[in-house]
Amino acid sequence: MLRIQYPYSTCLCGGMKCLVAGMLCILLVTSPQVLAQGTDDKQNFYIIRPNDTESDIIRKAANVVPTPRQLRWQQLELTAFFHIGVNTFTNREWGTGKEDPKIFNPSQLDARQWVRVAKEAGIKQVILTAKHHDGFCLWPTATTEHSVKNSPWKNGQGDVMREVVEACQEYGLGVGVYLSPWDMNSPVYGTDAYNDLFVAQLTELLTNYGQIDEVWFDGANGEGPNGKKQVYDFDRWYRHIRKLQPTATIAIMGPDVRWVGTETGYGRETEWSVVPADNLEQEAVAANSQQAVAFKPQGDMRGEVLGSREKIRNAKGLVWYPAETDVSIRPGWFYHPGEDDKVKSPEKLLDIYYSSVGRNGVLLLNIPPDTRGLIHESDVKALQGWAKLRQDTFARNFANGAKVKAAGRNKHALLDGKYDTHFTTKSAKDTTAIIELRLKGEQTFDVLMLQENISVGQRIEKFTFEYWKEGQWQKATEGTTVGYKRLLRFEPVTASKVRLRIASSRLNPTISEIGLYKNALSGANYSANKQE
Ligand code: FUL
Repeated sequence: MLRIQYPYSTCLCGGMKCLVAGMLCILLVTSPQVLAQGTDDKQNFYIIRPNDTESDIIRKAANVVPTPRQLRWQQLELTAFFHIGVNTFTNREWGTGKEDPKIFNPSQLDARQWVRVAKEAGIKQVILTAKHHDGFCLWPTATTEHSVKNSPWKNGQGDVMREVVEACQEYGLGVGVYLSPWDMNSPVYGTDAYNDLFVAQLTELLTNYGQIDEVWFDGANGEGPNGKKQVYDFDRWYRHIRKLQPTATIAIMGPDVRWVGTETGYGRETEWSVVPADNLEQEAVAANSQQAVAFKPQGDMRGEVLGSREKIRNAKGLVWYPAETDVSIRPGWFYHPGEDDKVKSPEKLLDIYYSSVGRNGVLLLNIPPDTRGLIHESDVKALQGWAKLRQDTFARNFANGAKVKAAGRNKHALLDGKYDTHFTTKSAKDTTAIIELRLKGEQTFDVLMLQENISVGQRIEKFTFEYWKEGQWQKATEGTTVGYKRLLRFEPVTASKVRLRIASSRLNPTISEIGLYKNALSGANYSANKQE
């Protein structure tokens, strides 16, 4: 693998140009010529050059990999939002910015309960709405009077951010912050001073609370109190976050994580984490960090399929930009008493799990605390039921102990329970594979789980899963992309021999883990791969 250590002399071009713009070195050593010589250089992005052939482009796509922060984030699988603020007390979804801070008065706020409930549901990281569009801050900021310090809660001495961070530290969860760029309260919104104020708010949140793992920006850009709209200085904010919390992922309006495109909880059947980016030009990249993109990739991020061969053929650049699927456990993002009986059922949440985590995404499930400052009993019950359904389904892998027959390397990795070891074909040219499993006797199952080792890239484009019955192979299910995790449901199958046929891959395919499970919900309406 050819990797340059900027600014050291392994750089092929050397000289002042590299010292000034280190990124250019990386661009040069990963030119198509180098790739054509068989170098498998892994990068977080690739520029597509005018003379790149179609196979150069495919090979580049197969070698785009997540940054360590993106890989960590993907492996969380389940994350949560806590939407709480003045809207919780006005029973609204969006505030006005004119709320009196005195209305924020939860009677029993207990962030430990929120985090415990999340943890018991299998959630690995939570994000607090430190500031929503109304501008009310849940921490005692020095940047505005519109905050908890002017509320009666804990006599103005409280700090919701601190309580959430401490609970996460106690329970071992990651913690993130939602800071709304849109601020209906700030008098300077709509002027340059607002970008400074926003940086000051980020500084408080990212320096006073220890490690922060995610910063979540939405794109809402409405009017402030003086009727003006703000031009957000996102690039400055990204640089600031990278400096203060270099391991934090910046999501949605950010360089690390992309919005899946709906708020239903349902991702795409074909979900590429490698997508075209139109703004990956040399100058833009050179002006940013050296190895990872530090600006928001631009392009069609809402289409039906984003990273297919057809889509990447005319791309200017390719970048690792994975999908986050956000959805609320209730119809609204904030708590409303009228929605206590509209909390999503465990069965619905399971369907969402299959359709988000099981489609190469990370689920961001919103669980809004109520006016007491507690996760409501209805939500707790739904989350417990959901966790139990997942435990019952995934407790036993019917592929365990199977004898594996496959032409390739590292067959034992398929069932070793370790994500970072993988099976692969003998050479980069082998882009198809057949993996046969002789199970420990006859088994009945109706869920297939596949994982690619994305730390070497996302490559699989088409696969079929078959079982041996009455002297021939029969199809149980099929799919396109795999990515970090693919879950597919099908009609229950009883068999002692199965096989995975990888029909198409961008380079030698990898499989880290394979699983066969029996859905705890069989017989219910959720046994198919449904869209909402
Ligand atoms: C959106 C906001 O407008 C909603 O209120 C909510 O916070 C959602 C997660 O992001 O853009």
